[in-house]
Amino acid sequence: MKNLKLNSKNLSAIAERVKVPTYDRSTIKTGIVHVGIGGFHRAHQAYYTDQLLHNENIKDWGICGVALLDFDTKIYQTLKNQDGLYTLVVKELDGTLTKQVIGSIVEYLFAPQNPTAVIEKMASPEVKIITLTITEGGYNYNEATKAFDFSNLSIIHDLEYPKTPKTIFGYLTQALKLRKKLGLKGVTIQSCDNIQGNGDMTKKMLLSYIRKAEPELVSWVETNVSFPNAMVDRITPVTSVEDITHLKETSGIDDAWPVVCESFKQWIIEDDFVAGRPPWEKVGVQFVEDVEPFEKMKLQLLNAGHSVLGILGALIGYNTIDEAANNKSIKNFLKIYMRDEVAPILRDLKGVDLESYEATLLERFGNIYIKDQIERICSESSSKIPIFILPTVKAQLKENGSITYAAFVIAAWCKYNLGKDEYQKPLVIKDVMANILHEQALKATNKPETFLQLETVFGGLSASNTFVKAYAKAYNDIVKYGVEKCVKEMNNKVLTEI
Ligand code: CS2
Repeated sequence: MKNLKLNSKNLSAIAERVKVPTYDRSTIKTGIVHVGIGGFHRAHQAYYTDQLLHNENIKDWGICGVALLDFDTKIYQTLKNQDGLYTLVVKELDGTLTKQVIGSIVEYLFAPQNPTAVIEKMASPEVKIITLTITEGGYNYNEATKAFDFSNLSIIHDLEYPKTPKTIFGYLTQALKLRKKLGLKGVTIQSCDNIQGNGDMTKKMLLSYIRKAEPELVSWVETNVSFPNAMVDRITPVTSVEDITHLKETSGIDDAWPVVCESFKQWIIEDDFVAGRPPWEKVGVQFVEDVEPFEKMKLQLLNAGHSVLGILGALIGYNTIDEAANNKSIKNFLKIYMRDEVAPILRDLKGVDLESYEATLLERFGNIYIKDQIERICSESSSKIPIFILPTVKAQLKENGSITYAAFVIAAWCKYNLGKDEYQKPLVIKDVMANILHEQALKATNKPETFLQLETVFGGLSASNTFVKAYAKAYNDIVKYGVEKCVKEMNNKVLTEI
């Protein structure tokens, strides 16, 4: 089989090997600008939209993908070389691979190279929605002050040089200013990141910035822009060299950056789109009035579950999430954490069977074909933990509920930040706060609670004696006995107490 480079020219030949877009991509107009064209966007929103574009009447909802950071040059170049096309490889639970070429990204821009083009595209009349996957940390929220972080150097840059911004806030502000100047109607800004109230957070952070940068724009934004909240879900590991080679060897497709993901997918959105939206419900997206309970469920069970497996697994020396999820003691630990510490605070989940949701999660985490990297899961934990785990702790503390398992995970994370697993093998800490975390973890070796004084991560948590006590005990136990032994003991105790 001759290898075919993935691009528009080869698409009809590729169609004989895998599913490809059957709609005429040249007739699709850009209705959505998406910022952050990483794996998750391409496995999720771009996939759903591609499914929709196969519907013959829908031509207005193509995506323009924006690579925002210097660091994103590779994905931009790849999409450019491949005419926006990429292969989505879905790994089923039994290991079967379903491959399909996705065509919904019909334009792509590299912001650092041409900031004006990005601003003008966001401000063009046919664009009705600007969607974002900019990671949890991208919202520039400071947990200690509960406000927008104006000390961020890139924000300082954007305030000084508004025409050549670096951050999403600089771009959106310029684009909205231009839309107002051109007399255009409103636009929806939709976050697709794992944040509780992601739309509300986007609105709050953007308005904080605009109040300082362009105060006269505030009321226009308040009236003309909507920010729906949403819950997004599809596990999408980092594409490996083996994934690329495998696609070439099995299907003869030469794709520089395919996306690999699980088959499960979910997108629940509040129906609040000021300028209209694609009928995504036709392809399985759920629209609801209030998404908050679903977001809570996903963040505090799935994402927190990932962090639990990632942090404990890293210390034990594992590399992938399935290894941790298939370790009986760790799996039981996670089960008990979900059942005793998270489930009791999740309310108003009409029509959701939490027990079966939890069981599905364990199955998804344990999928041996996904090979989700523990390094990916543990990366940027300083922005993830305040969203995935600490809300559970705060809610439980309020009700004098159990926090033992959560405290154990935080203690393990402190150990993790020393940069070595339990066999003294180095751990790579990928985190904007890596140095600070490491220093604080070093200080904590004598006095574990010092770690909790990192207010940008933990807020005022160190003021809770109950939490500090449980955390310090967990830390000392981990040092003495190691994660696995502690976890076994804890599970046995809970299981015999029931
Ligand atoms: C993960 C998420 O980043 C993380 O820590 O938990 O990327 C997770 O895989 C997705 O939210 C799944 O929907």
